[in-house]
Amino acid sequence: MPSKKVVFFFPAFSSQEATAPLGILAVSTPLLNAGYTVRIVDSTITPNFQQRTLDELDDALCLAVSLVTGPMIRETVQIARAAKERYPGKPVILGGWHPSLLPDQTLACPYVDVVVNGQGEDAMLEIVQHIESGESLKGIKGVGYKEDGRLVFNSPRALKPLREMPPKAYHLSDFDAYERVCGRRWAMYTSSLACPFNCAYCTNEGLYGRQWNALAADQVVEEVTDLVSRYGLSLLWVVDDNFLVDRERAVAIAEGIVRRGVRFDWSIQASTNLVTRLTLDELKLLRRAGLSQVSQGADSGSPKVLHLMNKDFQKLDTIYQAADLLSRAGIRPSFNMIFGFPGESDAERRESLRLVMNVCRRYPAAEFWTNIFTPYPGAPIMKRAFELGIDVPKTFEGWADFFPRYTTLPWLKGEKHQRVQRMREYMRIAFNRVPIGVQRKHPIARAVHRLISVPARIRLDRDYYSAPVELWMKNKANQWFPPLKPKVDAHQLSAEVVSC
Ligand code: B12
Ligand code: SF4
Repeated sequence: MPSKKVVFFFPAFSSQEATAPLGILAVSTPLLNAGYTVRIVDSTITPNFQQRTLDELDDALCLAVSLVTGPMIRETVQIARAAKERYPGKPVILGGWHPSLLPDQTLACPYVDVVVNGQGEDAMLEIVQHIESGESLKGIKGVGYKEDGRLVFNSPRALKPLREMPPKAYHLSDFDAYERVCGRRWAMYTSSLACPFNCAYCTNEGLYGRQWNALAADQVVEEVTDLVSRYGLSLLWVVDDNFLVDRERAVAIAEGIVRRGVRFDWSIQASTNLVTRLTLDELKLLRRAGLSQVSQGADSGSPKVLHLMNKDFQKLDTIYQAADLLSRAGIRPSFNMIFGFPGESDAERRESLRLVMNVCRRYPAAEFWTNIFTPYPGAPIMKRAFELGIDVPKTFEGWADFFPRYTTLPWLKGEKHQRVQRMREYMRIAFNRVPIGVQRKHPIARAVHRLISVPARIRLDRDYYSAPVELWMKNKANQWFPPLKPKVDAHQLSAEVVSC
């Protein structure tokens, strides 16, 4: 009897925000419905994850990995190589954002047999059925594979609206293990797909187009209340790109949750122009339904840079208005900033800095997460990569170092880069941010951080970062009074939390 088992591997994503990988839960459902067994090895919660993956693969049909561009590539390479060495005949399949955006380069790796471009629910089932019956993958839409050493790409698969997709296989998740890593029991949930906008740095259009589509409000209410009750979750992160595109739907979801009386926190991502379409009363209703945070791409304090980012839809005022409305409704306004976007000079960077300082002072509940511009494959700006002098990696492995925490750029390197990094560090010290994971700072380190937040604000006001004694103090405090150890019995992650 041929095996009916499929092994998924999820590489670590360098964050404490550990929870079940939604992409894998999505593609697992059709497999389970068709009678296959699914095993997920998530490196974040699995001790000896390489050995576990190889052991699981022993009686399985194939290995499938889900990944985005960046450090996840390292463990993907490690596991795929080890799998091919031990089981040369078992196909290694890569899916998710990176293989979707760069299928040719990914498939060219000797340890990759199949790539899936785009939504994986139907494609993965068809791949597995063909592998089981020993057939070629010819004709399976959205799939690239190898035949006689040649790379073959089938025609693309049309996008399916979310309402036609099966529910995700949340029951495969080990929520206890994720809670041990993260300190919080939470999950991700998708209620809509795509975004009507097309920011120059964003990769969304590359995978989901711009046809926003969503589940009906009553289905969302039914699913989220069931999910939190069934798994005892305290938080749902709705990972939709722009939750507020349909304002009436958002309000109806809130009304439905309030009517059900199920209490949990939830957070959303939305653009500031859509947040400000809501009235204060509507936002208060969302708060009553548990909405605790809205994450928004403020991105820059300079209208010129916002224009270069193709963000004319977001007026600077809406950032202040969103912070105001959300604060008054009791919802945490959370903003992302991007430094080093092409065309940003010191003057525009100072405008961004002023925006952060003004918003945080006026609205103490607000928080900012900062990134260095990172040119991702598939983003509109990448069409100008050559002109901008961006060194685009030539190999799959080359993308492993793409990470917005430390990206260097032709126009932002050396001392300039160091200055921006210091400014970001001072921003982290100056104002509070609330990550999903429980912060386990030592009380003394916490006291030191509080103390140095005062000079950090003065420095930011003056845009002055030389002789950074406070950063030295912070590092020493962390070194002498390390964070209290999490109850993790698995792979340890870097302590810094990333925002998306
Ligand atoms: C949740 C999330 C995170 C979480 C992940 C938490 C977790 N436990 O998984 C956290 C906060 C850690 C995170 C971090 C980052 N993220 Co993020 N994140 C997302 C977000 C919002 C949702 C992802 C998701 O689960 N979607 C729901 C699932 C169902 O959809 P999906 O992943 O697209 O999966 C489908 C297909 O891709 C495919 N598929 C997926 N996996 C597989 C596997 C196989 C085998 C197959 C066949 C198919 C398949 O089928 C699925 C169903 O159709 C996306 C944006 C988005 N809209 O998706 C950004 C996104 C993935 N993140 C992105 C980025 C840039 C980052 C960060 C760099 C941000 C930062 N500033 O640091 C870091 C990088 C992390 C790392 N170390 O590499 C980019 C990735 C771009 C790229 N080229 O890869 C995205 C697309 C945002 C964007 N629009 O730019 N992120
Ligand atoms: S950055 Fe946000 S608003 Fe802009 S296109 Fe991407 S998802 Fe939409």
